[in-house]
Parts: sequence; C-alpha cells; structure tokens
Amino acid sequence: MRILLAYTNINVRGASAGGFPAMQLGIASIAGLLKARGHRCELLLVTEAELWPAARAKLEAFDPELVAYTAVTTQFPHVRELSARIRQARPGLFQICGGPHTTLSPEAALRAGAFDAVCVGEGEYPMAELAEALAAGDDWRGIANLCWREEGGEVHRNAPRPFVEDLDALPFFDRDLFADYVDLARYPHVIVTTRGCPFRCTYCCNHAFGKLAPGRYLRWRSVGNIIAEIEQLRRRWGGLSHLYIEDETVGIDRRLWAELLPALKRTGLTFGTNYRIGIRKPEFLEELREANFVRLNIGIESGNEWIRTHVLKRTYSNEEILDTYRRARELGMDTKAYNLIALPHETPEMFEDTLRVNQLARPGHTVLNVFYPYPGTELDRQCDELGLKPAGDVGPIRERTESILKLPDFPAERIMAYVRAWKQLVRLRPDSKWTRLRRKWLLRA
Ligand code: B12
Repeated sequence: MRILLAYTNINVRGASAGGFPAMQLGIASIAGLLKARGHRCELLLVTEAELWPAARAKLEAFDPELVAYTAVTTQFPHVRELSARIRQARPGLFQICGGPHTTLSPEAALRAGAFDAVCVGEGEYPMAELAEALAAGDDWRGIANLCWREEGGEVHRNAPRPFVEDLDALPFFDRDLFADYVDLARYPHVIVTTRGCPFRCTYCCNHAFGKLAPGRYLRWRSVGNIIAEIEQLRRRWGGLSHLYIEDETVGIDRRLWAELLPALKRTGLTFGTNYRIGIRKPEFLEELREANFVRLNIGIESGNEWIRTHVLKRTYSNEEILDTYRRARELGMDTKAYNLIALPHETPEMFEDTLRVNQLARPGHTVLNVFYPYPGTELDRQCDELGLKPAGDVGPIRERTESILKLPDFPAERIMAYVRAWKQLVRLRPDSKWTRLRRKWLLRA
C-alpha cells in the first residue's frame, strides 16, 4: 500500500533535544515495520499553520491509499483540521490517527477529527495489520488497539494488545522517512534503548500509558540489538561521531547498563542523554563519562522541595541536584537543566527557589518551560479539581511559552516577567546585588 504518515510540528517550542528539527520516533518506528512488510511510506510534514499547501502537494505527488497521523495533545487541533481538509478533497481515503493524544482521549479524538479509526497505545502491529486488511479488502474492525465509529456514531474500543514484549523484533527506525526534514548528516542521530518509565511524576503521561494494556510497560532492547543499530547508522552516515540516547530513564536496568556502557565505549562515539537525579549512586555519572557520555539533559523542574515532592512527586533533594551538577562539571560534561514555572500551588516566592537552585547548580544551558496540564495526568486532574483551567476547548496555544492556568497566587504577568528575565537572571550569582534588585522588582511586579 501507499501510506502517507503525517507529522505536524507547528509553533512547538524546543521540539528536540538540541533545538533542531527532530524525527517523530513513533511514525519512524511504524514506517520501519510497514516498509519491512513491503508497503511504501512517505512523510507529510507540516510546519506552517497554513496546512493545506503541503498536504495538497503530497496527495497529488504520492496518491496515498492510507493516511496515518500522529498527534500530541497540543498538535491535535492542527491534525483535526488537516484530516477534515483531506476528507473533503478525497472522501474515500482511509484516515487513522495515533500518538499520545488519541491514546489518552480516543473517543473525543474520534468524534472531533475526520478519522476512520484512532489507535490507543503502540501502533506498529496495528498499522501493519490495518494495511494488510485494507490491501486485501478484508474487515479491519477487529484489530486490537483500534477504536472506530459505527454509522450511527457509537464508538467501539477494541481490546488492547499487550505492550510489545520483544523490542528487538521491531525493525530499526526508518530514518529515510525524515531525510528531507532532519539534516541527518549534520545533527546527532537519536536512538532509544528503553520503552516505559517506572516513575510517577504527576505532570507526565507515562503513568497513564502504563495502565492501558496488559504486559510489562518498562522494557528494554538487548545490547546486541542496540549496537547493531549503531553500526548500521555508521555504515550509512560515515561521519557519525555523536549519538543522542533519547531514553527517559537511562541506567534503570543495572545488568543491561553494565553490559551496554563498555559496548557503547567501543563504538568510539560520544553520547548525550537524559539523566534522572538519584536514579543510581552518584558514581554512575563517572561510569557514563568513562563510556564517553559528554552531554546530559537533567530535569530540575522545581527548586522548591515542597513543590517537587508534593506537587510533582519527584523525590530528590536540592543537595542531590547540586551534587549532580558539580560532579558532571568536574567530569567535563556539558549539562542542560529543564525547569517548570506556573505549577499548581506555586507562588513567586517558590519560583525564586527554582531560580536560586539553577544559579547555584550552574548548568551549561537552562530551559524554562511554562507548565501545561496534559490530559490523563495526575496534575491535570488536580487542575480540574482546583478550577484552574479555562472552560472548553483552548484550541492551538503557544505551549510551554504561556500559561493556560489561572493561578490564584501567581498572576500571568509575573509569570511572563520571569520567563522574559530568566536567561539573564540564571547567569547571576544568587547573592549578587543584581539578583537582589531584580528579585525585589520581580516579586513586586
Ligand atoms: C522523545 C520524546 C520527544 C522527542 C521525539 C518525539 C517522538 N515521540 O518521537 C521530541 C524531543 C521531538 C519531542 C517533542 C515533543 N514532545 Co515529546 N516526548 C518524548 C518521550 C519522552 C518519548 C517518546 C518516544 O520516543 N516514544 C517511543 C516512540 C517509538 O513511540 P511514540 O512516539 O510514543 O509512538 C508510539 C505510539 O504513540 C503510537 N503512535 C504514535 N503515532 C502514531 C500514529 C499512528 C497512525 C498510530 C497507529 C500509532 C501511533 O505508536 C508508536 C509506536 O509504538 C515522550 C514520553 C513518552 N513516554 O511517550 C514525550 C511526549 C510524547 N512528548 C510530549 C510533548 C508534549 C512534546 C512536545 C509538544 C514538547 C515541546 N513543546 O517541544 C513536542 C511535540 C512535537 C510534535 N510536533 O509532536 C508529551 C505528549 C503529551 C500529550 N498528551 O500530548 C509526552 C507524552 C511527554 C509528557 N509530557 O508526558 N518529544
């Protein structure tokens, strides 16, 4: 079949680890399996709010038999509109949507968009079965993980299939799909060694994803399979020198990482990854450095211990944060800190703690994101209970740049004042005259 995989990336802030165009890994994985089963896949990439020109050009040039969209919640309004335009232009064309948004809100997504089906959870095998059924003219309505609507509007949610147990059985990401978008010769390639996460951070969707299907949610690939992918990348892109490991929880499986680190070191590449404070003894940082990890993205999230423990459910101390950054610096590793502002219960004084911890930790780079409550998360439920969210559909928003919440103790203009001043403030010493002056001004603003 000719399958068009659609990815919208409109008004997204920091869409990739290094601030450059990045692959959408879900559809890269799905395309890997579809191509291995003999289908043709192309990418419809939409980065402009004006959706139709890119879509029309692809419809004409590729003439797809199936269109498959991926959507996070804040991209969904664009995907919804795109599906309606394509339905208008090609009424008989089968359209399916998957990704975090349909996984967490399948019924609403099905009702809102012009889709024949939506997918809940992992999409590789459902998409392969769907393409096979459509190509053969067979009934597709029994495929596990899919939701669909009868003529009368009644929604059917098919049984979930267990989480993919053997990750090694999946083909590698199809990077060619993104070749025109991501400069694969120039920017670091991304690999993923794990799926799932054991932590229960209240602002993240993982705890909701983990409940959706039977089987083990936290899974990892074998060392042999990971190294085989790296070797394939090196054969394909001769100049490859650095890789980003986009796992959420590196080091969680001790046995795997004891074997993986020496194997990674033998590749001669350098690596970057996300690092969770407190995941292992601090000496683990030395093991990572020994295996040529040179860059760590580390979530601080909030420097206020009450917010971090009780609101975000992240249990590490400020001392641990400072110790992690100090060790990384001493080991010559580049670091980036992720932070949140405008959290439920947060006051400007509490946010001052976030600023202070960053000033003391001195990361190489810092990111300050405005909190957004994703459906299905514990913190979204709390925002509803506290009446912090606006009524109705908020439509497309500048996610992570402006707050959709009305916080009683943290007015929007103060949040924006911090967001604007952040890059300057974070470089100052916490006890400097400038910090004190700015603090006084910002707390009064
Ligand atoms: C790595 C990562 C990224 C990477 C790569 C994104 C990606 N998914 O490829 C980058 C840095 C680019 C990124 C960007 C963003 N991300 Co992100 N990201 C993740 C993370 C940590 C892991 C995702 C991953 O690699 N999974 C492995 C791949 C193979 O699976 P997958 O992409 O989820 O796809 C599977 C299924 O979802 C499904 N599926 C996906 N698409 C489709 C399509 C069809 C047709 C079908 C049938 C199935 C299907 O099948 C896939 C294979 O099994 C997740 C957390 C998580 N646990 O999911 C957050 C997460 C997906 N990201 C999130 C967000 C919010 C964003 C951004 C909006 C952030 C921002 N402002 O920059 C952007 C959105 C970019 C965009 N335009 O979509 C949220 C989404 C929440 C929500 N409800 O919408 C998550 C869940 C984190 C969270 N806060 O909980 N992200």
